[in-house]
Amino acid sequence: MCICELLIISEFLIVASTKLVCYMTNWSQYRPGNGKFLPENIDPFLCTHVVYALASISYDNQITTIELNDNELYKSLNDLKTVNPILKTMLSVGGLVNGVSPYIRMVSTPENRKTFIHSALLFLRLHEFDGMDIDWQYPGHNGSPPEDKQRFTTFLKELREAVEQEAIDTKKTPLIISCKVSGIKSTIERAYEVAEISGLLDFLTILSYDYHGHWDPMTGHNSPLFRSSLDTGNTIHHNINSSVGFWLGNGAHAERLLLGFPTYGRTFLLSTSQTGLGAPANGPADAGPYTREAGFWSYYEICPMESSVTIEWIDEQMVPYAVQGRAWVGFDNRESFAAKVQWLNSMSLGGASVWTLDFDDFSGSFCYSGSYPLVNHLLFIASYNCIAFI
Ligand SMILES: *[C@@H]1O[C@H](CO)[C@@H](O)[C@H](O)[C@H]1NC(C)=O
Ligand SMILES: CC(=O)N[C@H]1CO[C@H](CO)[C@@H](O)[C@@H]1O
Repeated sequence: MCICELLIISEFLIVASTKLVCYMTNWSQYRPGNGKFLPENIDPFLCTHVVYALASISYDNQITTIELNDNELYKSLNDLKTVNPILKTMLSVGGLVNGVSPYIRMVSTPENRKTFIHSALLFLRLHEFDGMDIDWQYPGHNGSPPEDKQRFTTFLKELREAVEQEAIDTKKTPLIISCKVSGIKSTIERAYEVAEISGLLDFLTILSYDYHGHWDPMTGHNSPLFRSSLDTGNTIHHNINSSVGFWLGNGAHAERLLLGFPTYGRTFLLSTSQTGLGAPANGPADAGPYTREAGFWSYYEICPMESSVTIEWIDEQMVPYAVQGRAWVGFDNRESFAAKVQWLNSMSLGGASVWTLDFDDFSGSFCYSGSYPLVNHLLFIASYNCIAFI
């Protein structure tokens, strides 16, 4: 530990801090029983940043709440800062309105961008957030025209200028601006001017999950660290090592890239007697009793299985899966979180981003491993590797 402390002190002096950014969702409040999650369930000392998902953009290009009680939840989230004054909170803005991203209309004209930026900065300060996270999946996709790739850069430039001006005008610390970005090569190429946007954001979370799911005709892992020898064609890029390599190769700054850590797994329904990686599958397994949406299970819905079924480890990809009857789930556990923390450290990335706090066993009532077993293990391995989240 002495060696670590020395390293941490010197790291603190020399390089930027390492972030542990954790998301919570506005809809987790509606889960039944012990699955119900509110800002009160957040440990204010666990993460460096907590991000509230999700706010939206109205038809007249103003930032806006979605749920009736968002204002109350914002307050209880931001009240956590009275317990831990160095905790940072952010509001994630995005989602879909009538099936399309509200960013498409917002970025389309200078006036719309100006209206949004103005409303967002006022709103964030009013509710005492420290920053905004941009969740647009994705420029140039799903109804967004190809020129949105450049418009997105223009929007971020204008946002950055406005944030700096606002900090001067109000004599406050500048608001933090981050973005959730794709990990898929073909999507990145169409959506982003990588080097430009990386220079304009405080940090970027790579969506390093959802690489495989029930939309595929065979089992594959949600969030593999490396490629599998079974991968062919485009799927050779569907892993963390490829995504991060692609961002770095195109000029992103390593210290601003955060690796996404999923606290959930993606499920498949096996269609033959095969049960391994690449086994034929046909759609999702049944929905989890708490998350109630077919295709994924939260970690707390998976961990009770750990005592009754064998957990298989995919050596090449450093992640586990489990099979129960005809259900197959590729998920993350403490071992895969440990492998990913060590890897992100070796790549000198800016930190970890957890999707989401409400999928971990936040109450400790499901896995019998204390509260937040995955995020706490992430922290434990980080400190073992002399990474300080500050
Ligand atoms: C990780 O990606 C790099 C390219 O960015 C590649 O050279 C290397 O072989 C990959 N490692 C594994 C284990 O797949
Ligand atoms: C209950 C629920 O899902 N509420 C909202 C939370 O935010 C998303 C994303 O925009 C909305 O679609 C939901 O309606």
